[in-house]
Amino acid sequence: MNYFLQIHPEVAAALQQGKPVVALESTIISHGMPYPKNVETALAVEQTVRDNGAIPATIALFDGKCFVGLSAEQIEFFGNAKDVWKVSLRDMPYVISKKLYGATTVAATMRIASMAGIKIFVTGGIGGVHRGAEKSMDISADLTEMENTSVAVVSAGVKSILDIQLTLEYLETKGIPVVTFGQTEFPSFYSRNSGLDSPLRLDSPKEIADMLKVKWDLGLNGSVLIANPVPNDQEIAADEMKIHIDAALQAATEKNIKGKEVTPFLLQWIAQHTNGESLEANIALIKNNAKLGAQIANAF
Ligand code: PSU
Ligand code: MN
Repeated sequence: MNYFLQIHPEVAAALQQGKPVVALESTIISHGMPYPKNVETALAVEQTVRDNGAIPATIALFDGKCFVGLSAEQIEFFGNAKDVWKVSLRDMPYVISKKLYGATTVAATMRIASMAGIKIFVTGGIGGVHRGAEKSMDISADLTEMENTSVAVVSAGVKSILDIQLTLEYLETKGIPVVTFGQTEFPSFYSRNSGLDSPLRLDSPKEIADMLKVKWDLGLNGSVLIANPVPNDQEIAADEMKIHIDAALQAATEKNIKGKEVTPFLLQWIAQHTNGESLEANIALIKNNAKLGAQIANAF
């Protein structure tokens, strides 16, 4: 057992007994949504995982350890504290050695989940290739992590704040299967459509679990991106989102937002300028992903 891992007893017992466990990230709590909706959502997502027969393990850093499974009080803390780091892989050694509070991104959460032996991870949307990346070189470490770490990621596709097409090209280059659940078009987070075909489609949690097993049994390391379209009645049409996303990107350029601040800035800007409508869609899609993730974990 890794010295830096602190696995919650309930999660440890489930892993030992081979019961389904679903990993959850914490950047979405600390940097992806405003308080108190972030805490309500994180707790509701954990409950959704339980309702669908799996044990939730929300992951975060503090006291110099990687915590796998948080209490409700700890989730509340991460949702409200001001001095929480957004931790991707490159930040892990600093934040752990300094014993700071760290909320883990998709990349860092995947790595810690893998250390703990968890194979299924649920989030809202992954980081990807940003628009203009040919100049800015802004490509999320989520993608390089997905190349290396054998943990499946359940998402609602790729946010259209990113360059979706380039993100799909990158995933193809790195050998990461991309499978959409229940439709042929790849979804774009707030919207069910993206204008792009999904590379693969599967229609049941069992088929997805079977594919994961075959991939890893073949010795093909790395992730699978599972794209689960936002529920029909909660989506925001892609053409409506485009207006807000273009404005958010322009605001980020004007304010010279760079590096790790880009994604939180865009998400917050969009939530504010859609009167919370985007936030409601975001919450709905994460719960929807938690349900599918728990079903896949059960089948796996
Ligand atoms: N998608 C969301 N909300 C989020 C994120 C993604 O809907 O808060 C977070 C995830 O933690 C993801 C991170 O790993 O943003 C990507 O950040 P960056 O683009 O800086 O790699
Ligand atoms: Mn980035």
